Amino acid sequence: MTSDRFNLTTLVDHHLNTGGLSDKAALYSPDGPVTYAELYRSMCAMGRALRALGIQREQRILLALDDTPAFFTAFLGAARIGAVPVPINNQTDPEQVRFYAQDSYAQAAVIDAGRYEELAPALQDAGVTAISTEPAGPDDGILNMQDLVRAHEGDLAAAPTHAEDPALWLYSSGSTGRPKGVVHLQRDLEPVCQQYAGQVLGVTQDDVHLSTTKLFHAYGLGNSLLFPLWFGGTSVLLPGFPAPHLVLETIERARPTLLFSVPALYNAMPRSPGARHRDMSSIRLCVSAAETLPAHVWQRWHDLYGLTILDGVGSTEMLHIYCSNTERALRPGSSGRAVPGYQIKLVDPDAGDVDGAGSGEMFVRGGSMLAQYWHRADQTRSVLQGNWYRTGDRYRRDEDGYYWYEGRADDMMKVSGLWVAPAAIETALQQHPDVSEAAVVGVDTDRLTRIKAFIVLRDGCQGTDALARHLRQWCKDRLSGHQFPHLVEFVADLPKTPTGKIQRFALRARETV
Ligand code: 3SK
Repeated sequence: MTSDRFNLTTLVDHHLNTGGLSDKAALYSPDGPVTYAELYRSMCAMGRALRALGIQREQRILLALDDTPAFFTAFLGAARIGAVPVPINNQTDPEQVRFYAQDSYAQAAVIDAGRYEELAPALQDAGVTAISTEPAGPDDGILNMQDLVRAHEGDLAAAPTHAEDPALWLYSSGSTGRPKGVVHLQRDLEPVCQQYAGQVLGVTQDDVHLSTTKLFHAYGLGNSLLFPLWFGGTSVLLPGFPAPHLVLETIERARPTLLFSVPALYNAMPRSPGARHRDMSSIRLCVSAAETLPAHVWQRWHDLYGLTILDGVGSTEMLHIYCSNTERALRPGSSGRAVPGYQIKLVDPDAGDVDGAGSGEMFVRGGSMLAQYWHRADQTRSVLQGNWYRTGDRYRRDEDGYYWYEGRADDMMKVSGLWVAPAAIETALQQHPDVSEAAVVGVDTDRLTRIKAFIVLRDGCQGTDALARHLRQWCKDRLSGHQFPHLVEFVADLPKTPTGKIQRFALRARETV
């Protein structure tokens, strides 16, 4: 970035004025394509409408929106005037929405029409202007984006925001505690687009992006909005729940070149009916994040479709992926190596910085690091140490510099004086033919830490005592002596974040009730 001014919406102007992309589809949605020229017009109109409603620079606008063109209009319209879009999960309940509104001091919120009735009262109580995406009926008096955009057509120059002005906030639920507003600046966008998307994925204007993770999440926002917008590509939007068969159908219909998903779906898609015969020939590369992709899931996907998945590690705080496998440097089961432009170090709680191969907590630095957690000065200070971000994840670095996930630093268990990482036991359990998913936590029984495995079985398998005993032995046969679950509970599902990260803290909390 050469100038001290940057407004992310000028990417759209660039594609129209310099790139000649007016008629190119910026988006494909079930309602049809949206061209770059149409995107420009709706973005400007929404910016003008927000100004007419009195919204000013730096003021926050909540977006409770599914993956639809309305998300792009609202996000870019807000950013156009230097306001700050704050995407939140569109399934959020009214109480939680009230929290977001009060915490962020949002002036306005744009809400999917289907959720307006439920959410608008909580927002209006908090003094927020609630805007629905569409009218519910003729002359219903509901402020809605469709009418606003129609009434405010016209060009609008981008607010000349500083590169260090806030560009967007994302609420991070993290693995514990109340969500924290993660503040990202305009300048944070370039490193994730140029260094990760550009250098690791080789993204170009010809790419068509499909992400199963939604736009309200940092992973989905990069995949479906920031990267295609940066390079002038096309984003395929998949509203609603990304059921495995729906994702496969969308791939056949929309022919993406890049598929961004999560381990649970890479595991489930090949098992959905007819998966073997799906046409995946448009895809040049797949990406996985949010949880470590087990090597056997990588292998099955590769065997079935001949496609490579690049597993990587990212976070809301770093805006996107900062450690990744690449096509040329790939070890299935690992999280790869630092993305160009990012540095990673491992810190051992007792011995300090780890040199060469070894294990420790991962710290990362790079240009996309959060500016702060809003209203959480102490937590900001605790994660931002100098110019390093403390991830809270424990990794092992091998001799060749690849990182292997060992668990959250605070998920580590000390059993009989030895540290045990949940990831090793979970990986062993997941390789058992009867096991669909597994999560391992330490629980205190009689003041001793015991290892407990929560296991979701594959359809048709029975959770018997004999199977529990067999699974304990299965781990003993594959891992070192102390790495096996003392206790096994078969469960119907595991508590997860919206991207599919297992919430081990919720499993631990269940044990202490
Ligand atoms: O949830 C994650 O791990 C993640 C991955 C990529 C980008 C952003 C995030 C939050």
